[in-house]
Amino acid sequence: MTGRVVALSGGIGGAKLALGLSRILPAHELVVVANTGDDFEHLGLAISPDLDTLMYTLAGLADEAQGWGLAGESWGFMAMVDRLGGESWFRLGDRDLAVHVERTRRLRGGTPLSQVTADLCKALGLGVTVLPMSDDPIRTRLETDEGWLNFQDYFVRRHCEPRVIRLEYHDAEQARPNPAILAALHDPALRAVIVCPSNPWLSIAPILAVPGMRKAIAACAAPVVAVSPIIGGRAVKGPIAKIMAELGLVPSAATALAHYDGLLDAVIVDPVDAADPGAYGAHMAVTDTLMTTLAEKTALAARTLDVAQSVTLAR
Ligand code: FO1
Repeated sequence: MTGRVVALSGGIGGAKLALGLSRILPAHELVVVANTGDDFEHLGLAISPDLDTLMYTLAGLADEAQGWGLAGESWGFMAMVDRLGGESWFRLGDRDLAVHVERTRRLRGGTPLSQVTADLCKALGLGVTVLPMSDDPIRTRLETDEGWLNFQDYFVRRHCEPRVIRLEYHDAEQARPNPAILAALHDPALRAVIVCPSNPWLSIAPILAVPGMRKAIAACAAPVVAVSPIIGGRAVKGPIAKIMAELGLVPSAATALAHYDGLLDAVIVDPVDAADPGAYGAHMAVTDTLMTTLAEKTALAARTLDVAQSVTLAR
């Protein structure tokens, strides 16, 4: 089968599957849509963590053990900021810093985030298209038992410790979707929409909150296939299980995927979550979803495309 695949992704977990997809699809057939709800301004710089993680991962430059930033990074800048008594809770490596400086310079010159991202991706040698969900700022904020917190304050500064009461995707209502994403979704030759195993509340919901995005996905010609971000009630990484419990939800693959609320044609869950196929309200496929090695990332990506194809053929 040919036709483009659109993958919706946050940072770490999503980037792993995106890397797997990039290993089996020709570069022009993969479009990765990145969450920008985590973006913020820090030390006067425009930081786009999920765009960075996707760019670095797909370019083979990522610090995979850490899950963010560049491999082989040095930390001279941060050490000096710390020594001067500056804000060192959010760590910018020396080479990573260059990306934020360059992104900020171009944004301030009036270039939209999508174009800046395309330029940075090209400079890093990426063939795959990485698209921010919108050129307009949307900011994920969390109401917690310590009050409202911006995403990175909650995630990095406060180590996800505050209890979450609710989330908002600030300014989403007035944001415009990235037109290149809508064009890809409207393409009659679209092969699949893959919802990567990213956090449904923190990473995928901001993408779906962009006006027109959810509707375009629901109306697209291709099957929508999600990979569960939860294995046996636990997150591979990140605070998803903790947040779900705080929101009064049982942390399970079924509850996490139910957050997509009828958008999915198929779900891919780990064998430990395969007990009750009826629980998913969509076709259920079962396979190992833990991605540690590149072979596991590629195998899960291949399985995801197979599931999409089988849904298409069954239509
Ligand atoms: N995550 C951390 O846990 N600590 C950091 O100091 C940190 C710095 C950082 C710098 C640039 C960047 O692109 C990402 C960075 N991240 C850091 C990752 C990021 O905060 C989160 O992993 C994502 O926002 C969640 O997807």
